[in-house]
Amino acid sequence: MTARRDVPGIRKYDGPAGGWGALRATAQAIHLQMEKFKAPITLMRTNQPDGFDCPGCAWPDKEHRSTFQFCENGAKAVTWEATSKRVRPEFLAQNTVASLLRKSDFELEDLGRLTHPLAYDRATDTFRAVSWEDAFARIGEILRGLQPDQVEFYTSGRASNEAAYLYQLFAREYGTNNFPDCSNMCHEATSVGLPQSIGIGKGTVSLDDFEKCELILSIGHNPGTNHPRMMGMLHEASRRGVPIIVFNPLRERALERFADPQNLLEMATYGSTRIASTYYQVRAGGDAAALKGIMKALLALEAQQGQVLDHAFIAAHTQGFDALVADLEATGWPEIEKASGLPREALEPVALAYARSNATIVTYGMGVTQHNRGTATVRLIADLLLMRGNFGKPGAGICPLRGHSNVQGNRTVGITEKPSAAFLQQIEDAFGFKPPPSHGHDAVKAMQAMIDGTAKALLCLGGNFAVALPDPEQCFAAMATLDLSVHVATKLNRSHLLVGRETYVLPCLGRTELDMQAGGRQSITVEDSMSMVHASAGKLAPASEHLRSEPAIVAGMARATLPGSQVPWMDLVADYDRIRDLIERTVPGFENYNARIRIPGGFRLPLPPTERQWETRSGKAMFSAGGGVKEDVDVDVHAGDVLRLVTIRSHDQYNTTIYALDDRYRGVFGRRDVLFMSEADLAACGLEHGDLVDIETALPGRHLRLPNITAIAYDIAPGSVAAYYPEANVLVPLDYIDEESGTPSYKSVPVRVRRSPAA
Ligand SMILES: Nc1nc2c(c(=O)[nH]1)N[C@H]1C(S)=C(S)[C@@H](COP(=O)(O)OP(=O)(O)OC[C@H]3O[C@@H](n4cnc5c(=O)[nH]c(N)nc54)[C@H](O)[C@@H]3O)O[C@H]1N2
Ligand SMILES: Nc1nc2c(c(=O)[nH]1)N[C@H]1C(S)=C(S)[C@@H](COP(=O)(O)OP(=O)(O)OC[C@H]3O[C@@H](n4cnc5c(=O)[nH]c(N)nc54)[C@H](O)[C@@H]3O)O[C@H]1N2
Ligand SMILES: [Mo]
Repeated sequence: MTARRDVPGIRKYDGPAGGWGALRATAQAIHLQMEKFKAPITLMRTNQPDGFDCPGCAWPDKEHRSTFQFCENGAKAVTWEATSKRVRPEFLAQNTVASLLRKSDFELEDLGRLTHPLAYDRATDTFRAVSWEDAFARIGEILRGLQPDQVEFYTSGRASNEAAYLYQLFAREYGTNNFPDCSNMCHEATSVGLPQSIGIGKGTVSLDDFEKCELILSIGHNPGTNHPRMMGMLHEASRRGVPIIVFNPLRERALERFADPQNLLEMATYGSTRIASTYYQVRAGGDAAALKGIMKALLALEAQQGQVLDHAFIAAHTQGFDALVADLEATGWPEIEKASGLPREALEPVALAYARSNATIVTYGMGVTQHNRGTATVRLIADLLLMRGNFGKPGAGICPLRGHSNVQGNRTVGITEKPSAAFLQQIEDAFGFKPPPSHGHDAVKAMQAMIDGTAKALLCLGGNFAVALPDPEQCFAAMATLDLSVHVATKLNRSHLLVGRETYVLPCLGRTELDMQAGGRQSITVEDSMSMVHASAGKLAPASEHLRSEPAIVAGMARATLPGSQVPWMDLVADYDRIRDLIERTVPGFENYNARIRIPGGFRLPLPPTERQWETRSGKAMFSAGGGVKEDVDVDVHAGDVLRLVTIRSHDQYNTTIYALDDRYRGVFGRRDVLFMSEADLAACGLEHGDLVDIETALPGRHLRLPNITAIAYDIAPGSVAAYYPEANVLVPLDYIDEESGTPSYKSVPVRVRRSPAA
């Protein structure tokens, strides 16, 4: 290779993930956001038995009482919320919305915490403080003038069970099932695929299983950044000699080498532990093919030596196996190799390792779900596990890595556009009103309804709806056409500034803050990725005396909108135990809810597959069959100059929240305007490391472009390229989705890359 030119901000990162670099980064986050004396106390209270649940990710905590669980990105999430910076009305009076829109996403949130309820004033193009009662009254008045199905109720997965439950109750009594949520952009393929396969749309493993497993397959997720507390588990497993086989187009440092900041020896010696035993740089969108290859090789092993498949399990617990076998036989190795980018000789050893393991866990994330056929691929993962009976035995199961810290809980307590008839009946029995039976809008459909003008109002319980969705050109414009937008939020973001005819921003307490109501200090509850429900209670003084809790804000809007409501909104807010009593009455699995959350660590919701009970229509676990090997629309990558773009998170961001501009483990510093490309693709496009390029979406009839991006050489599967979310959302068409789940295909966009004319 010829010597590479220097590109500003691009340096090789040679260290392991974690280690001293992570400690330094934590200190930096604290220094930038918090007063020094507050920080150690705040961080010590994260994920402690009587402290608050980390707002970072949904990975569970060991017994919920271990000593301070160090996590760099958890620390960033906490300091970002517990910052001493504030956005006050005086500041907003001097800065028009037009001027605020010129700030970056990073600058907007870095202004600090919101302090007052705000209403948009069109005459001055500014946000002005309003009283809570005036805000509620006006919101109620506008909503009463609309048809319920003209209103979209968005939820981002940070809301507590209590807030989410009240929110769905409000919307259903008002009369709609329009519940777009962040899960529609995230693990919807899991929520739709797994119920078909195993009868429930949730993961089946517990932390205990990780201590007993004999093999881990990690597909399409980046835990060093997005689930850092999982690294301790992988680190332990690796030290126990458990093979960890990774499928990821990009080389992610944390999946290669990790130094555990909790491990004194590794820290003292600058040592680290190898994580992946084998790293397969599968093509983006090549996982279905790789999974079929592994299953095909497994069938071949069975034919050779027998005793590979769990025949007893397959016979007693499943249906559809013969069709799966027929499909695998009909799928040829050449198509598997072409679609996955992996040779047969590489996939056969995975089958061998799998055949030898008595307890296997498959972990997966957005690399699987955000494709045109994400649901089908999730089902293939279940198929692979079913072949050797890897459900309902210690050390085995499926582990979707959820996103937001309570995204799973939100779904459990009713945030869904497709509620079951049984749940609606429970609501009717408990509250005496008839909730609407027809299905509502998911995230993409909600935005499409806003674009075509049928939706007139948007309420957002957290999140950054317009920025998280694809195609900002369409989505941003649609926000401005609304009669009403309401955002319950901790910090200012772009969605708030895309004002409609009337817009309200209602500031809420964060997880870290003390929540005092008429009935005293309140705790909320959340459900982690492993179905553990536990309490969380903030302790810090609220960022402003004007903040209200999310349940209180939801109740305030509900009361103002539904004057005849029989729901005792204010009583519920006075004491959240009363909300939990209602959840217990209307949602299965919450028996003795209030008693059980008072036990440290909480309780686990029922997971029938762990008992080998299958709540599918047939009563059996179902193999899926057919579907071919292609996860994405058939654009022949490499024929011509089309590449497959995946959009990813940097190490210094939480979804649309940008903490800072570095992506340390990938060697990117102080910038985000880069396109990761393999050396082979750079050469094939006639480009060099550091060239300025324009990216264009290569789908017929689309004119989506992202100009002036710096192409950089990276160890990524040829044919696949990567850029940061949300900047690259301009390249993703809004209707480019997995038809089964409605999830946008954020990780499968066919693109052309050309040298910028500007260069
Ligand atoms: N610090 C931090 N924590 C977070 C978040 C955050 O933004 N910051 N976000 C939270 C949320 S909402 C979520 S959903 C999760 C997201 O957690 P992840 O699922 O880890 O999300 P991503 O960063 O989008 O990237 C996933 C990985 O998939 C790989 N990948 C891309 N395409 C493919 C493919 O086709 N096949 C395979 N095998 N791999 C592929 C990418 O290279 C990347 O390593 O994290 C949660 N936790
Ligand atoms: N291209 C591309 N797009 C993607 C993805 C991708 O991988 N690629 N990933 C998708 C995924 S997995 C997800 S989950 C979505 C995320 O979509 P969202 O959940 O909508 O987005 P966030 O960026 O997590 O929301 C951040 C905002 O939440 C508010 N907030 C923070 N804490 C609280 C709180 O405690 N209460 C309230 N009420 N508000 C709070 C703050 O105002 C902050 O600005 O994005 C999706 N978009
Ligand atoms: Mo997510």
